[in-house]
Amino acid sequence: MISIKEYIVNKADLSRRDFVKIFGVSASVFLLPQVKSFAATNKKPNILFLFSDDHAYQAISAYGGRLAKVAPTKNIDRIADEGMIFQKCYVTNSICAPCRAVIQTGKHSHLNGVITNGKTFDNRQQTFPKLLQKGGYQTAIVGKWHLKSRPTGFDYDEVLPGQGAYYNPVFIKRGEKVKHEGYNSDITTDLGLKWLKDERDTDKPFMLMLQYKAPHRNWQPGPDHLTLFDDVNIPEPENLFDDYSGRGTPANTQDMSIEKTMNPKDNKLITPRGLTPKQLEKWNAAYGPKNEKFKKAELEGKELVRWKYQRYMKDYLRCVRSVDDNIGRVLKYLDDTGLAGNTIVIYSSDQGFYLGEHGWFDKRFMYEESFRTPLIARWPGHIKAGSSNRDLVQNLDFAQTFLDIADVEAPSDMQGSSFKTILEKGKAPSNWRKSLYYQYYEFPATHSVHRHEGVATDRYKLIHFYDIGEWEFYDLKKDPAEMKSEYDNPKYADKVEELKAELEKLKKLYKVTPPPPLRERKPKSGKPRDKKY
Ligand code: SGN
Ligand code: CA
Repeated sequence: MISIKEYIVNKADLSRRDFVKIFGVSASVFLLPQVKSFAATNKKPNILFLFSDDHAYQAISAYGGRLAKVAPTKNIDRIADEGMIFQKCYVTNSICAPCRAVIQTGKHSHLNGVITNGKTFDNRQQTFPKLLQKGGYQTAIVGKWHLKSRPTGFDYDEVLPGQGAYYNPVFIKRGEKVKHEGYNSDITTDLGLKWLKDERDTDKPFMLMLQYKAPHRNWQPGPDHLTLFDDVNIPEPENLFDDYSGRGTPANTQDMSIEKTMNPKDNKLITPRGLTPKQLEKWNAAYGPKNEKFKKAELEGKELVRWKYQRYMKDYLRCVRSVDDNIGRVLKYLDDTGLAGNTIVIYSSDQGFYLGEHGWFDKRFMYEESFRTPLIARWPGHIKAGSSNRDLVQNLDFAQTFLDIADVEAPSDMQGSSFKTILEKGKAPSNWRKSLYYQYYEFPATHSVHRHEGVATDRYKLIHFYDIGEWEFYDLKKDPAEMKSEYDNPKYADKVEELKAELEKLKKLYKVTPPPPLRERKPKSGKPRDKKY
């Protein structure tokens, strides 16, 4: 058996992928003089939670799929190569602020109070960062927060107000507004790295939540990537022109389609505001010629939808590229400082997103693309490199998992389960959950998705749009794209009953309370939709 040293000397003969498969980390980790063997360290691990907003798993090349070749995410993939990729991580309520509140508390929306984006998080309640602090951790949050109240449980907080701006954003640094010049994903990384380098107490383990605004609507790319993909054709999903005939009212009446909802501002036919003259010059040089070409083409019907899809996806994937570049910077920092060996790095997004599937953008529905979210983790010495897991995990589990990793006891009123065993053993214990509970509450609201709750197992999904008394049922093995509800198919009658019973069981388990009465639908007001197409 050769020593690691000899191995590194010869490592030029091996690919990075081979190296990490054997050792669980990249070679650079071993090359650092500061690094002791990870097995030898008894220090509590650092936790680095890298999080983005609306980053669909379909846009991470480690997940494969139609975009993997055209738009690789090499740095996020590196986390997967050196760690574990979860194929079945789901959210409890597919919308931004609610997901963030679930992660903070380890409790479903009806208990943490943030059932919709409109609610303010009660920051006096128990959260996992507060418990980590008590357990001796230094905690920080940098980037998008979106819970309205000031973050609590953090030794350091530097967050965006609301959604935040892509260009030249204001951040709220420990309660004070500070304006920055530059691109949001770069600045978020700069601020996170600054905290790691200069501001934290190096005697303590840290937990940093580094939370990107990108690639949220309206998908403004950074100055480095304004022309990326210009000459590329982005593959379309098979159901880009879904006619919703196999489903009920909600899929037919939503307002989140590329065809009808996506507007000229989304597609950069209108120049975004808030750029400096220099940024604007670069922007116009990139978008001016493409927009001229589009106007001359006078597209209509399906051709127009196809063009909008291309423009949407290119901008979205450009935003993703900046996130990926910045993740690369963070990973390099961990390598260069020797922190990589004793830090668990997690990559996830607040929820999934439609990238043209069903003809949509946005999220909210319990259909796979928005119900499922990416989850990738690297932890040298604990997670086997290059592993993939198919157990059902949920963002509800994050709080307890982080506490478990930090060896801090989780309070019994948290509702998830730690998946540390999955990380370390590669599979869940035999009593692991077999089904997931979901509820979405935000209606009437932007994008017009009816309220619903549901249950999902490894194979089946039952959805109840309770305000309108409609049910849907899917067999994901036969119909992975969820094109036809089988709720009325007698062949599935027993399964439907079984899932109805399971739904009731989960509602009891999670102490689900009735949703608030449905708000009156406000008369359509506000800005008329731009009809320039
Ligand atoms: C904004 C977006 C919506 C999006 C919500 C919620 N419109 O209102 O498309 O669904 O945020 O997003 S925009 O024209 O202002 O971009 S969330 O990620 O914060 O839940
Ligand atoms: Ca979001």
